[in-house]
Amino acid sequence: MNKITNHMPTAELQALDAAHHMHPFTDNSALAQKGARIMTAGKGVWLTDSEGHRIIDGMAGLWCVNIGYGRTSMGDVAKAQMDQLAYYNTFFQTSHVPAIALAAKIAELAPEGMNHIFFAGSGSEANDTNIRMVRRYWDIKGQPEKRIIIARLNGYHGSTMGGGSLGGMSGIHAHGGKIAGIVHIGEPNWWEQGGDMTPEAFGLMRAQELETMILQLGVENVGAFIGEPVQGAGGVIIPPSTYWPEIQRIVDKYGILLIADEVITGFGRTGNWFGSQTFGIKPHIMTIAKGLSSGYQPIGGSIVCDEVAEVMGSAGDFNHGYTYSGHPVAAAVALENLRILQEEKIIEHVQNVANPHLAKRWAELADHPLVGEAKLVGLMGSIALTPDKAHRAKFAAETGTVGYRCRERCFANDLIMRHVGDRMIISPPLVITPDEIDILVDRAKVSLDECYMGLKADGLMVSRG
Ligand code: PXG
Repeated sequence: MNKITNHMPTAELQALDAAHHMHPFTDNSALAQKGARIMTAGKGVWLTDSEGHRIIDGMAGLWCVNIGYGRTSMGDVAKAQMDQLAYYNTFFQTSHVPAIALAAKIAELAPEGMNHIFFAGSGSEANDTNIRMVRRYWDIKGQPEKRIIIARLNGYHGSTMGGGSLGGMSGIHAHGGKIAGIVHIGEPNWWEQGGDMTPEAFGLMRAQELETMILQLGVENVGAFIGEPVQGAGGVIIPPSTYWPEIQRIVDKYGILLIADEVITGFGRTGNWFGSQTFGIKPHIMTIAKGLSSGYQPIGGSIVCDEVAEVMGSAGDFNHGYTYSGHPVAAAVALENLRILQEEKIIEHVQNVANPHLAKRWAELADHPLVGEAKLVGLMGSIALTPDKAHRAKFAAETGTVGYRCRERCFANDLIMRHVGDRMIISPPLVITPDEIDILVDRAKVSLDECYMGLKADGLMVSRG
């Protein structure tokens, strides 16, 4: 048996972690100095760390633990499937019950006309599938030059070469480069970039960048547009109401494929099964992962509309797939997750209970002297920190300095609330109760107060010139 256990002293675990474990998206030498916070258990919306603190998880792990931690039926299903058939592939004219059942279930939940699922192990992998599927689709249709995919600055679509290239984050492109044939347009981030425009006018303008880009590239060269219904990792940027209808108009007009990256927004996060339903988007392909299994097993995929699936099936093999496409244990666990979401009416809980209560409490934060706007859709929310609300000003300090300080106060107060630049974001498990929402918001307020006092003491409540 493993000798490294929960019972080891935190410092020893941290030392081993620092010696051997390379963390993703992390300055590993800085972390080695400080020591990682080590999580040991989870139940509902609560985490326990190696020091015995009970932490309220405002991020559902990494936007994924929709049904909450500690659901024992998930483990029961995993064990039963491992005992029955731990692994088999779906490549060479074989299939198995969990992949069949999960694909059928997803098709039942997905919007009309989206009845086909290509499985992957993660959201990044699924987006790599999407790039290849879009290009193969246009090849088969006799338009092989339609290879370019238009995406958005500050979008996030994963960190494989394909996913990282679709994403519009320069820091990711800087580490390893970007594949050819992907271009980016602006993001619908009114708070930071809207200037004197109304949010509605700004949303329209940003959507129209898609049309400008299509015309500039030539529609004969453009295969698809990809966007997250709500940008998640980019800071929970909820687009103005005008944005998606205009994107849809443009996509329809030019006949390019629309990919909705639902990795975060899928499976209840915005109060419907998919963010596309919340925002009235009609995609050809949806990327899914995270909430598909609530993070209990790694699994992702692409939900593909009938027309694209028909074309893909009309010309022999699609030379693409992963060893773990439709992995039976992951698929069985995802199926159990969907059963729980459905039978416990968790999406109805988001709509009727959790969102209304959080909306009320979250809006209170806009009154805090450090907070500009407080936004929420379903159970994904953000607040913009600012030294001057009236002017939506940025801090003079380097972007992220204040956000990081606020995050540190949250962490110290046993609340997980992330920062993206100087925005604070939440995405709690969908099962969160009104009482737990009160605890979350109360801890956020205390943390904001502490952060504000610290900023004043350090002379950081200063606008950028
Ligand atoms: N698309 C979207 C919209 C995502 O949010 C991915 C694709 C990639 O999924 P995988 O399973 O390959 O990670 C994601 C993932 C953050 C953060 O800092 C967000 C994600 C991943 C890691 C960090 O908010 N989202």
